[in-house]
Amino acid sequence: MSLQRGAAGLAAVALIFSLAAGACNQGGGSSTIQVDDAWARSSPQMAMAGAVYLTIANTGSADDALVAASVPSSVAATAEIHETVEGESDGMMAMRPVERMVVPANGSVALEPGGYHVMLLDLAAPLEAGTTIEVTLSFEGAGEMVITAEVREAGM
Ligand SMILES: [Cu+2]
Repeated sequence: MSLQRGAAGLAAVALIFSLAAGACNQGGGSSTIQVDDAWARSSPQMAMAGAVYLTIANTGSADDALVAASVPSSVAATAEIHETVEGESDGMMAMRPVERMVVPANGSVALEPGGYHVMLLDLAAPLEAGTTIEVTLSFEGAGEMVITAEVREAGM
């Protein structure tokens, strides 16, 4: 499985990064990336797609980048990192996939409505408020991290 090899590669990179940074944290997982307030909007019955929002903080001294996201197939077939942009010609809001979202050293990036988000494509079932979704985030430096997003009622 190429995914497995990819994960191993990321883990190796993460190891190099933490050695280079002189990290002394034990017990696995990255100490430099923190994810907060992960949530998804509940989806109407007919919706084929959903979005997950969260805030990523990088407490390390080196830039990192979110390079992939995935969810169990029981949630959606595909997850992509998207950016919402205003079309230059028509002013309409559109989304485009992002291959690499930088999380600056000692900084943070918010994935929020109208901006970056983790797009869930081909939902297996509607996202129901009160449930949770496990999202695996892959970082260039910090490797993989599984976070839990809470599904909240659509609307304000
Ligand atoms: Cu999107």
